[in-house]
Amino acid sequence: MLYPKITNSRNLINLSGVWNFKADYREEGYKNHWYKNGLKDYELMPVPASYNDITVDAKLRDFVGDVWYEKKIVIPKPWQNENVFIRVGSASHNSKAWINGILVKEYTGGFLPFESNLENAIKYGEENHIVICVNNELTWQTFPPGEVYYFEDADGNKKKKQRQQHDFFNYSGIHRHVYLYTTPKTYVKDITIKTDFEESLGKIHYDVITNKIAEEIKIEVYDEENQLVAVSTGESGKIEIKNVKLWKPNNAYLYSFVVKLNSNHTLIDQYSLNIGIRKVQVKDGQFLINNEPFYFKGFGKHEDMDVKGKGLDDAINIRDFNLLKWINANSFRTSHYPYAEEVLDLADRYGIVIIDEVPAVGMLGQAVPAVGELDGVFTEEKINNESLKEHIRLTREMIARDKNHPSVVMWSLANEASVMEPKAESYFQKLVEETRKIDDRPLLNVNLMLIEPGKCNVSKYFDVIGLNLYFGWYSERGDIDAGKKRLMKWLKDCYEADNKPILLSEYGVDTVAGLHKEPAIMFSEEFQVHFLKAYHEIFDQLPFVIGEHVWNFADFMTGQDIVRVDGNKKGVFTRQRQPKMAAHYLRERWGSLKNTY
Ligand code: GCB
Repeated sequence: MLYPKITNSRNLINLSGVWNFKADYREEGYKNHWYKNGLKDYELMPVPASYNDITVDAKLRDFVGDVWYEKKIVIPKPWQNENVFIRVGSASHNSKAWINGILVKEYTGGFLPFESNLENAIKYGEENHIVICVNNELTWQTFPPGEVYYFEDADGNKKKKQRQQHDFFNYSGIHRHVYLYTTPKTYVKDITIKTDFEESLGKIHYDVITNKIAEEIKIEVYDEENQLVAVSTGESGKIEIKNVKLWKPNNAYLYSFVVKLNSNHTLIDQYSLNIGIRKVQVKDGQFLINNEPFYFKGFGKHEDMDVKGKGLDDAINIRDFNLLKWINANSFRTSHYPYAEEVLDLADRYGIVIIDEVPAVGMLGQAVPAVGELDGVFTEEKINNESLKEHIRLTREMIARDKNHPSVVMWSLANEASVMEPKAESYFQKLVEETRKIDDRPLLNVNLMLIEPGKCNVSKYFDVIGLNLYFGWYSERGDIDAGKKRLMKWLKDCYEADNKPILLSEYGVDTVAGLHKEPAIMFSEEFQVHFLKAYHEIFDQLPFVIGEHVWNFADFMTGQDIVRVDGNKKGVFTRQRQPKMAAHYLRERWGSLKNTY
């Protein structure tokens, strides 16, 4: 699915801004045909944004169910000769969209785009009524999984509640841009780019998919100075670029890949992509980018901020990339779901390496993962065949969306699933098999610290093993030396058992900004620094450790819990993106690590 753009053959209206909004507290929206009759007694809501923290109403913040968004828009008359699509960047988690009372799309999934051709539903040159209903209920067959239950309050009223196994607030609403866009009747539907190089010769393999057979497909490749460096024709082919400038971590170089569709020698559609030429492999225990060992320095992140929740925000995103540069990081994992396409565009441009994660978080028994019990979840009632189908579908959609980003070097297929259950094995075997059919990037599985070395049934299918380890925090609480000892043994044992490169995909401690203690105690800024230093002393001795991603880049909101004080405080930056002491320490370490980008 190509990102909507204005080109000389396509048009676009961004519907972001203020929408009418109504939470369906009494479950009357469908009965009263709100999708056709419109909303009465609505309030105003920004898009993109989570709705939860916009008002001062706890009932809305914690609401479980349907909310309705509405917008009226005149569609320009000249659009009547084109295809017109509606495209929602993401809405969490289950959506339905109507135009003028006609259902045009149903979609499940909170972190990927959905779109629909509006051909039979719109009125050109007139006002059109757009309604989107967004539901935030999670079940064992959604990703992330969860469970809805009913709770009786003191007055005997039944309240719908959401149980979730993941440690971030279940922010809901329309989180990314909503576009109306056009394409010509014959148009470029998809482009797939694969790249390689040999010495100074860059190689691009491309496939273009059109909706109808076009007479001629022309490809032009431009460098950053806008000089034409290669041309080709046909729907697929190989292009070579002499004296190639590679896309490198921290040194991004982007070519512009332009597709032109011609019919009768007239241009009918044009679309261009920014592409980077680079090569990724896992070989001899190392992660190679452009044949050179790459050591991951960075974070697990979240899309999360004050007020807007998970709503796309260019200011926060660019601030984050500036901080990543400042701290000498070179990468992050999109924990625990695919981030906005706009974020990946920035990563391509800033040269920040991305591990792209499907929203498979919480495939286990308890709410706060690292301290939970591991109940059986790969069962008929919980993570079953239907879940697997969904997991595969979302993985395919993530790859279809993100495959052309040079910054994306690896797919992460799960975070902390209950993989010591025997039934997890065939589940992940199938998932990996299906993923490898469509893309050749390395695959990562991320394990929690309750999966003892040698007990993971699925590591054998993956290229890199991610470990989330909190010894000295969730275990050996407050005793960093004891945690460090356990860490060394654990890492050696894991490597011996699985013989795969290990990425420390999470390690960190909750830290209250401004709390100082000497000697250090848990939650103080000093403790965070000591903890990270202790872990690094171990990593530096182990050549099979291919990277370190601190948990987390910034403090983030979670559900209310006795182990969470206004959210998770493991950020190296505060939620407002200011440094804690550990940020200065990391900046120094990552700036002076030898042989890394
Ligand atoms: C984990 C999870 C992450 C949590 C983190 C924590 O293992 O992957 O989502 O936020 O631990 O802080 O407990």
